[in-house]
Amino acid sequence: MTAGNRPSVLIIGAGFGGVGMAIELRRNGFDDVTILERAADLGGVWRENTYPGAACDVPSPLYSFSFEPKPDWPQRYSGRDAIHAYLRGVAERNGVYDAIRFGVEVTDAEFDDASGRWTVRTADGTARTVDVLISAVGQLSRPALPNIPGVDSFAGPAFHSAEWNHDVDLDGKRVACIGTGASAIQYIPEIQPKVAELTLFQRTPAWVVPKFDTDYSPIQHKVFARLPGALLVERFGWWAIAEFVSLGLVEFPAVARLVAKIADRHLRKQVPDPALRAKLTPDYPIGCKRGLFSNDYYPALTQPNVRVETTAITEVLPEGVRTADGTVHEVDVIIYGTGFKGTEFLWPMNIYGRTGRKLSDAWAEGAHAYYGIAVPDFPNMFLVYGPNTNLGVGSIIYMIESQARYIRQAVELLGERPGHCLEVRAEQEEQFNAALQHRLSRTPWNFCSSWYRNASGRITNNWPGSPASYRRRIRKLDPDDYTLTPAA
Ligand code: N01
Repeated sequence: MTAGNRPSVLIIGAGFGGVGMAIELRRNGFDDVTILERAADLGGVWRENTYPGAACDVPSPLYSFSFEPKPDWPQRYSGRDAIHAYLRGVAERNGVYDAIRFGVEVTDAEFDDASGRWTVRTADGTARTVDVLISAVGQLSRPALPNIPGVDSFAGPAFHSAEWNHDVDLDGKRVACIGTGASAIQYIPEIQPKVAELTLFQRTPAWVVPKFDTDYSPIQHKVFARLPGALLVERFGWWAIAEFVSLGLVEFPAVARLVAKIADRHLRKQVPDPALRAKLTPDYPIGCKRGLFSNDYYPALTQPNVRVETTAITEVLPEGVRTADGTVHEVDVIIYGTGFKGTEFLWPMNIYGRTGRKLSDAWAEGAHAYYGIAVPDFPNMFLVYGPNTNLGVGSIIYMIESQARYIRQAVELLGERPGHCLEVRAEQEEQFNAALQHRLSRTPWNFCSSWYRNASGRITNNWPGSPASYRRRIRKLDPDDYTLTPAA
């Protein structure tokens, strides 16, 4: 415990989660806060994803911290560079940039029952001991390549969307794009005009709705700056829509039907060719996979240099891609928009809790935590954007802020009782998880495969309610949900 009974806190990861958490702690008087970041810069997914067209499909006034409104977002759905710069500015202005140690990768963390402290080891061989450990490593930090035979055998350049190789000139090339998720629908319209041929290997068609994007004008910037209420209205409006749709998709079939109708009309309007339209028509409930927003994805697919291939890929060859009908699609470049290892929370770190219990063992059936934040047997450890706190629709920044406030209350409790261990009661977490699983069983996420579910089909990533319902439930930490005991 550091001076004035202020616990020392170590945060893993300097994305929105880690930075937001550090600010919440610093603003509340906790000075001994360090963030370890494996990369050379902050930003998390907004540092990593540099693919053409990378942008956020959540409106920026909502996809920003409530305490750091930005009146001059360039557009409603800002691009990756603007978001990355915003986060850096927030970290600098709030005095947490200096708390980040860059290029330091956490490999292990071990709880010591005797002292009630965590020892955190990093890839450079260093060990640090702290009172409180907070993981803020996100859910989408590890790209996933598909499990297709021959993936390593391709003779030309091949890369994942989150590891875009900007040295590869796509001009005039024959390009294979694998995957039709939120990333692919952003870069396909960007690269389509450049390439000679684009073959999109689609395993599952996406539900796509229009994106009501707009550039914010200089006049709007002035209005937002001088009348903060105007920016709040924009923020609140999108928040209300996210509330309505996120709850509606789970609870009210009429909302799902309405959104499906909008998506269907969008497809009809943008894709006149019935054969192509048939290929692009989803056959699973809307909301099962993440909702996608785009005005230029379908038009790109109608261009003469694009082919949508729906026959399954069986093999990657040195010269291209073989599909199940035996066709070899010869290409010059392969781009994998195949997503992330989203259900492998905190992987590949080795985390050992009370009596040496390993987190990956506790999560053998799938990750779970009390409100995605606290895990039995892992005292004085908390998670930002942990299991079941992702949203099908809405802003993760809103969730992160809710969690940061809750975790700060936990750190305050520990500050009042130096040398103690705060641990969520196992029965409390079990009850919470049983109710959560029951609610999840009624959601549309059960009717298709997605990164929301692990290999056994358990939904480990999503919160089955509205963002506001989550915030309401964790607004105040209830000490009765925890044990607070002296270290052994
Ligand atoms: O990845 P995905 P993503 N053969 O997992 C396909 C966030 N995000 O990077 O549906 C053929 O969604 C797979 O097919 P299927 C957002 O939360 C946010 O696009 O499994 N295809 C699917 O089409 C998002 O949800 C923004 O049948 C294969 C695709 O690859 C998350 O990141 C922007 C295959 C993977 O889609 C992930 O999005 C971008 C195979 N063997 C991303 N294996 C914002 O704007 C996989 N696929 C905030």
